[in-house]
Amino acid sequence: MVSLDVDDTIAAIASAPGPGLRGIVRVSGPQTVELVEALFESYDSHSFPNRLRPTSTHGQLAVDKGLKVDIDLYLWPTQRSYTRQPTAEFHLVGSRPVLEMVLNRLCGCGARLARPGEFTLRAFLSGRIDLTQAEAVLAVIDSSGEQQLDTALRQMAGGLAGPLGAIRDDLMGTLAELEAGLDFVEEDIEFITRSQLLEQLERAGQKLEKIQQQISLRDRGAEAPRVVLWGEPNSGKSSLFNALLGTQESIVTEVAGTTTDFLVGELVLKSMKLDLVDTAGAEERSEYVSSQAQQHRVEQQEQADALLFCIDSQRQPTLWEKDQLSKLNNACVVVLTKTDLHDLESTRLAELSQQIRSFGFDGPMVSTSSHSRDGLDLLADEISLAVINSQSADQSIVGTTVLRASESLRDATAAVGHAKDAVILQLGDELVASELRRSLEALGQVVGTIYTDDILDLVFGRFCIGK
Ligand SMILES: Nc1nc2c(ncn2[C@@H]2O[C@H](COP(=O)(O)OP(=O)(O)OP(=O)(O)O)[C@@H](O)[C@H]2O)c(=O)[nH]1
Ligand SMILES: [Mg+2]
Repeated sequence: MVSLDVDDTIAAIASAPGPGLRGIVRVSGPQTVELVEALFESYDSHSFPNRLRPTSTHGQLAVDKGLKVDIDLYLWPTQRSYTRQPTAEFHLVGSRPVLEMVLNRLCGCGARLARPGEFTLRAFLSGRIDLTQAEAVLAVIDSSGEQQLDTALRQMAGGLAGPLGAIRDDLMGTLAELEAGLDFVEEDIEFITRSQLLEQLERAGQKLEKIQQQISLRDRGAEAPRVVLWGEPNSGKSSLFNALLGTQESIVTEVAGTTTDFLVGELVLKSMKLDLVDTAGAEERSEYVSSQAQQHRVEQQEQADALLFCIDSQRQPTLWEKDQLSKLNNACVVVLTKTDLHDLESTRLAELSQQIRSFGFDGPMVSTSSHSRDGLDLLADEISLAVINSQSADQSIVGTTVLRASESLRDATAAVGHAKDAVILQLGDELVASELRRSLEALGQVVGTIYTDDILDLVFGRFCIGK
C-alpha cells in the first residue's frame, strides 16, 4: 500500500544492489537540512550548508563507534528537487554494509525508511511529474536494452502527458461554455453554437483516436521483439536457430519437414533481448509438413517483428520463395544458408543474390554457414537493424503505461462519441455536459490528475526501494 504522507523525511539506499564502485543514500523531506547539519561535517565549512541553492561538497559522516565515512554530498535545500522537498544524496564507497550504516544513522536521527517508489511518489504527489512519467521512471530503471531505454526516456520527457493535456484543456473549455449556457437557459443565451460544439467534439474525438492507435501499436506490453525463421523445408532454419543461440535445442536432420511445432529461444544481441522462433518449413504440399505445423508457422509470421528468410544456397530458388520475396511485408533479412558447401571459386552465391534481387527483394541479404559460423556476426547486425526499423517511431510509450491507460482512453473516446450523438440527436446540453465530464475523468486517470489508491498501488507498487 502506498503512503500519501509527505510530512516525514524518508531515506533509502538508492544505488542498485550488488557491488559497485560508488553507492548512494538518498534522503528527502522537511527535516533533510537539519539531518545533514546534525550528522555531516563538511571540509568546506564556511560555505556549508547553503539553505538557498543546491550545493555539493565533500566531507564526512560519523556512523558508528567513532567510524567516519568519506562522502560527496549533494544537497537540494529547497523545493527545487525531484520530490519538490528538500533532498540530499550521500555518495560514498559502494560497500553495502557501509551504505547500511549511513542509512541506519539517518534513521536513528529521525528519518524513516522509504517504501518502494516513495521518492517518485512524492514527485508525483507534488505535481512534479505525472503518472505516465512515473511509469517511465520505472521503465528507465527496468529497461533491458537501448531501444527500451530510449522509449522510456522519451516518455519521461513528456510522452503522452503533453498531447493528452492539450485534449483535456480543449474539452474543459467546451464544457465551461456548455455549463455557462446551462446557467442562462431561461435567458436563451447561447455561449457556443451547435456547429461549433460539434466541430470541437469531432476534433477531440479524432485526436483521442490517434493516440489510441499509437498506443495499440505498442499493445504488446513488455514482450521482447520476435524474430522468426522462415523458409522452405530443409533450408537450414533449425541449424541457424541452434548456431545463433549456441544450443542444440532444435532438431536438425537431412529429412525435410523435421520441425513440426515452433520453438522459441532468447537471443541477446548488442543490448537487445529478442525471441528467436524456429518454425516448420513452409510447404504447401502436405506430404512433408502437417497442416497444424503450417498454421503455427503462419501465426508466427504474422506476429513477427522481423523475418529471417532462409534460402538454401545449394539449389535454385523455388516458386514459393520467388512468390514470398515479392510480397513479404514484415521487416525481412534474406539468409543464404550452407555457404560452406561452395568452393572458393564458385560464383554461385553472386548469381543467387542477383536472382533474388530480380524477384523484387531490395532488403538486407547475408550469406551464412551454421557449420563454419561464417557470416553470423554480420547477420546479428542485420537482425538488430531490422528489429529497430520495425519498431516504428510511434512507439514512444512504455508498455506498462499502455496497459494501464488503454481502458481509460477507450472510455474517454467513447464518452466524446456519446456527447457528439447527444448533440446530433438534440438530447439536451445536460447530457452532453455529463458525457464530457466522464471523458475528462477518464483522461484524468491516464495522467493522474484524478487518481485512486488502486491506481497508485498499481504504478508505485512495482518500484524498488530508493527510487
Ligand atoms: N553443410 C551445411 N549443412 C547445413 C547447414 N545448415 C543446415 N545444414 C544441413 O541441412 C539439413 C537441414 O537442416 P535443418 O536445420 O534441419 O533445416 P530446417 O530448415 O530446419 O528443416 P525443416 O525443419 O525440415 O523445415 C541438415 O542435414 C543440416 O545438417 C550449413 O550451414 N552447412
Ligand atoms: Mg527445422
